[in-house]
Amino acid sequence: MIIEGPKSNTSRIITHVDFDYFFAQCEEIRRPELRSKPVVVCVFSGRTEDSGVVSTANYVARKYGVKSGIPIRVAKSKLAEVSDAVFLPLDSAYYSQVSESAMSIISSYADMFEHVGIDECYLDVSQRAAGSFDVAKGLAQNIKQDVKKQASLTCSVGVAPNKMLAKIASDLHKPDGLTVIEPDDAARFIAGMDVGRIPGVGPKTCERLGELGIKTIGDLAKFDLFRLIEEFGKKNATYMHNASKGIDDEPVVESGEKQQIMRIATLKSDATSSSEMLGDLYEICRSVFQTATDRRLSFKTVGVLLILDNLDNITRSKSLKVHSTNFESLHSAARSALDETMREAGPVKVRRLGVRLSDLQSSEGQNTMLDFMSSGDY
Ligand code: DGT
Ligand code: CA
Ligand code: CA
Repeated sequence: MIIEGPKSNTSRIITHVDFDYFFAQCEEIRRPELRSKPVVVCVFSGRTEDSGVVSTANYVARKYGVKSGIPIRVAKSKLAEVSDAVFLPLDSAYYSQVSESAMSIISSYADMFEHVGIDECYLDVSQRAAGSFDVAKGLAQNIKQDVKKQASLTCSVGVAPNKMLAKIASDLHKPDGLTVIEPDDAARFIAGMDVGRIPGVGPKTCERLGELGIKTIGDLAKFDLFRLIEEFGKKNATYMHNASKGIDDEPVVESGEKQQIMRIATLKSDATSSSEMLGDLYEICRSVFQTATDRRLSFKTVGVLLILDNLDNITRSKSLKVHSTNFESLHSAARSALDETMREAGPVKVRRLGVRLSDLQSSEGQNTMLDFMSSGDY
């Protein structure tokens, strides 16, 4: 059995998810009758009735030229002929709730999950997809379906070998898009695009690049790095130069409380019962336990992940009563999660098996007696 660790930076698969017209879509979720109407979410400054700017608008309103950042007064004049246009004030607390519930659905699809801002996130799915962009595309389709079904939200997704390309990809076919950029195509794929497509390259940088004769990402890739450094400084120039060639090594960084430890192994042959997987389960548990011990972390949730021969994923987790550093607690929780899953799944063929520890905290100073007593309880 080969236990696969994190992949090197050269063979990653990263997924970027961006919620469509987010604040306006949140308003549509709680008032579905708004869906067919232009919806404009506004930041009212309160100075006069209409002073302030548009935060975002749904795609119906965008057809009339309404977009983020324009004055509310301008948006109203663009929609003057449309009697059913709706202008709403921000409700940030509600948007955060919608965001959190969608993010928690999405995070279950990731080896590593990084929440960025209220409406986007990155997933490292290298292990989960076993290095295959086809599998990663299937996962992305599942994410979209699941978020649609459980949170009534549409999103645009990009799948690529790094964060920079994944973000470019998710932006290409909005709304409700899914775009895959495979490593071999990356440089060619982006060469014809405007340099402004590179995340972080805003209108001002675009203008300065334009003055140097650089319009497309391909122009940037051909431009002399040393001249670029003279213009923009080493850090920015190196970032832009690498980006133009499709290179970006920024890791997906798990945020504190969402940290997890996961290992997935490919079984020697497909398994149809939990008893056939017990040996593998033990070894994978040992492996994640070792990582937790090395990092001095205790765990409270133990999950198993089954990847079937048709590439469907099934996950189930068990919460221990208290944080634990005990191998027996880990192993018996994983074992019972596996038994239950196989019992309920019916006839399935399991190709790959994974164990995930989450709800992690520093184990230094932990009461080992309590831990011993909690062994096996969950
Ligand atoms: P899209 O293009 O379908 O992703 O549309 P949004 O609205 O989701 O756009 P995005 O992803 O750039 O921004 C996410 C949220 O952030 C958006 O729903 C409202 C807010 N936002 C974006 N741009 C602005 C802005 O210029 N001003 C203000 N106040 N809020 C903004
Ligand atoms: Ca968005
Ligand atoms: Ca966004």
